[in-house]
Amino acid sequence: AAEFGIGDALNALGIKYNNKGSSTGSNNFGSGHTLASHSPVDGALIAKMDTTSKEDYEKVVSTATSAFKTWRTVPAPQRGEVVRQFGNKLRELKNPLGKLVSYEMGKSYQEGLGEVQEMIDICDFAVGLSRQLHGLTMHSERPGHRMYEQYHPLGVVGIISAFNFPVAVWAWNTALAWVCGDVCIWKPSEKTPLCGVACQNIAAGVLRDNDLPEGISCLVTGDYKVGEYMSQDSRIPLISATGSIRMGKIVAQAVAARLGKSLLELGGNNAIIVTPDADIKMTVIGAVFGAVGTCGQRCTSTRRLIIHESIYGKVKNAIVEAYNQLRIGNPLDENNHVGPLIDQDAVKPYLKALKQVVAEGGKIVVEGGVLEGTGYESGCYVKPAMAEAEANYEIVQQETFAPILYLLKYSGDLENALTIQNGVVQGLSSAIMTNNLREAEHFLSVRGSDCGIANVNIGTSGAEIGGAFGGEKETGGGRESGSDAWKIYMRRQTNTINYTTELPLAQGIKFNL
Ligand code: UN1
Repeated sequence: AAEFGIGDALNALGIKYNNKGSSTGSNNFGSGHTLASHSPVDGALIAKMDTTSKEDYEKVVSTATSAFKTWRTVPAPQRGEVVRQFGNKLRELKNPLGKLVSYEMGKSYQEGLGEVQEMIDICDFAVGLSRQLHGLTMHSERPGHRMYEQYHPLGVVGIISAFNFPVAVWAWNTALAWVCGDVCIWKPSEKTPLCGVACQNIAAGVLRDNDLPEGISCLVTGDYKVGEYMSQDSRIPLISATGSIRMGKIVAQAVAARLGKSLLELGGNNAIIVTPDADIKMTVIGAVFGAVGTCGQRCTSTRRLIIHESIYGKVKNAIVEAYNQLRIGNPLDENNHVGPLIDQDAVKPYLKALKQVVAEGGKIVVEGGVLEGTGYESGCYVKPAMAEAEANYEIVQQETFAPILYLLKYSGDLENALTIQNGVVQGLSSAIMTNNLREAEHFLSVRGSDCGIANVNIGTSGAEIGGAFGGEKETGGGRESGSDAWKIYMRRQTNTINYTTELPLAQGIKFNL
């Protein structure tokens, strides 16, 4: 990967690496076991680092807890100023960070840059927000009383993030949490730890420049055990976790057992409904990018196309034709559309799903398979596949984190398509392709999509940061990023002030002493 300037990118981000591929062991964030990061692009070892032991973890939590005492007293607009500087650093380092995201995670360089852009955008959003952490005022039922609410910082926020958006999801949480006055402890995916190191280096530099305690931004690394320390730790009032439904259920139960708050962004099984009034050209673009972008590893990836029978053949042919033009290869090469899966472990469920859909009666219309030979040495490159299936197949009900698109047919009216679309446990993103106003509004109405995100004439992925991001049912119910998602990072306090010389009770109660 030398020709793609990976070494320069790592240098710019302060990551110690050995471009001969051997260990340097010097990205030290702890004294636990060693974690090696390999690139799915070419299979090379990028760097090694030491993970967080229980002892290290205790140190991190006490550093964070004491940093909170300082940070909470900094006025919110000044906290916003620090976030503004962080956003500017990201602007400066957009290319190297985008490159590291692409090389360590395997998404295209364009998408890596897009991810850093999401970080920059959420910083801008958070800066504005730092002057708008508004509460309401109410009219008291008692004379001479004033009532209002205010939002205070929560404390230490724990962030557990996934490999697929190794930097943006952290930034959505952190930028908001920081302006809200919280400090963060982040556990990035053990599949993309260097993205974590890079972001931590950037954040630590900004904090240093402002003479602020380093504990405002903390990084822990390691496997699920480190996640467990966090979710069971009552010193962390909020855990924000992104990942599989399986992981989310474990985290949610541990956090609930101590009555903490959790913000969950779990699996999706996102569908696009294609009605007889759809624009076919737009449908193809939306569906293909949604299904194969990031190699089908977005939680918003399009997994199901629900197509009306009257246009089924036409839509199928157009999408198959588009699939035949896809170029699969090194994601740092801009000519390629599809990069690798995250690792060889991710290839297994992909192959298993393709087998299972056939076993359940489905028909493959675009063959899958693992690519071999020059350029594919990492063993992580797979062909985006497509199968005709039925909505009730067990495999169609599941989220397989890979580029597999299921074509489902509906007949009659939109109600039937909605039954299919809503008939899964996940509820993240959804879309309808139609130029028919009645269908579009029906889809968006209370009788329509049951998902957290519902789009008209765009695909299921690529949400903007300005809206609240998240989903219903087993997707976990959390909302991150824009709109009023900030409220979960703060505690609301209702204040009633009596400025009279009497003490009247509420509800008209007389208590004569
Ligand atoms: C994710 O896959 O975890 O909407 C996040 C999108 C991106 C974020 C996806 N903005 O596809």
